[in-house]
Amino acid sequence: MAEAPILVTGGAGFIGSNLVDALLARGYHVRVLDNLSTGKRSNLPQDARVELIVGDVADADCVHRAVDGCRAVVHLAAVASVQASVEDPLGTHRANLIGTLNVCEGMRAAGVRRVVFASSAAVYGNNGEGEAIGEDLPKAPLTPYAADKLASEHYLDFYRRQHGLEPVVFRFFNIYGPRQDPSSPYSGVISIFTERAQKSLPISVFGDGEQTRDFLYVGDLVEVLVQALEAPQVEQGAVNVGLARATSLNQLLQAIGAVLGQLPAISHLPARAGDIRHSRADNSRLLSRYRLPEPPTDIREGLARLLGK
Ligand code: NAD
Ligand code: UD2
Repeated sequence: MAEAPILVTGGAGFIGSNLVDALLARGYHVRVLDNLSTGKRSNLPQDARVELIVGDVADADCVHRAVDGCRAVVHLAAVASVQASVEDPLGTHRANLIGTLNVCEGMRAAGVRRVVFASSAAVYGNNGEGEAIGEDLPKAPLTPYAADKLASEHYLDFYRRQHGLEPVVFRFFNIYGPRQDPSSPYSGVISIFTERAQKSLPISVFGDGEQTRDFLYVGDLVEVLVQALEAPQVEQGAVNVGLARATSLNQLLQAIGAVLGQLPAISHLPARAGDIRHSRADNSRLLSRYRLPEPPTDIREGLARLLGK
């Protein structure tokens, strides 16, 4: 009998496809459930150990079929754009919360216990701005996206208590790396800046560029996701996933310029309404439970890999 696969929902997307690569490198078989809304078939390698099911996590029957026979689940499928959730709260809710409930129900029915879930720093809203953001800060979801992530966390905890699921909840900070799609103005800033810099197109900075973010390279993130799948036991409580380092957009641009040897024209536009000034993870819980690569990928190295330099 073929080895039981790991189910990666959203596996054809940015983070998901990087995780699929890491799982294959460790010898796992992988099943991907993805509706290809932002993910791409071409993000997945041609490999007999990868099975792609094109389907929607909002479709309970489809999720049940996908979960059946798996050894564990990594649940990444979601409308990842906060702006999309502001424009279509109900449509995104189907993927972002009903999808999570379908995964929980599918796992309960199939007797699968371990699930690694992609939550977001968005659950903190503006809380903790300017300090290192710890997991126990009050939550302040400001958008449907953040509300669905936080509600998903609560449902996962219910299934842990009631049905013995083993959820590992990660709150990702700003993740970047290969296959992040730069096509929307709300795409991750690094995907936009690097694409434009490579094409010598002008770059727009919203505000003075002194706002800071905690950028984590996707290759480091997927190492942590694999450890969460393999850990013999799961500890309770959500875990921030960030480097705990603040990088300003001006520093980011400098680093891109250093890697490429040049930068296009940069213009400053008014700051985005509601933009957080400083966001940085307190990652002490992460470091107490999991290992980041030693040393973790710093921004310069991550940009060099992303830019193929
Ligand atoms: P992405 O858009 O590349 O990946 C999401 C994947 O889910 C795509 O392949 C998409 O096609 C799929 N998908 C969307 N709706 C679906 C549905 N209804 N049914 C099945 N598949 C569906 O984005 P990403 O950055 O790789 O995000 C992965 C996860 O990480 C998401 O849950 C996102 O909310 C979370 N996250 C990402 C970041 C970040 O910095 N990239 C930060 C915090 C949280
Ligand atoms: C991140 C998440 C978002 C939500 C939020 C919670 C991404 C892509 N977004 O938003 O989903 O979880 O955190 O706090 O991960 N910027 C420019 N020029 C551009 C694009 C962006 O100056 O062309 C600025 C932007 O105004 C912001 C910074 O870059 O100050 C980072 O923007 P972002 O959209 O990458 O991520 P963020 O932290 O706003």
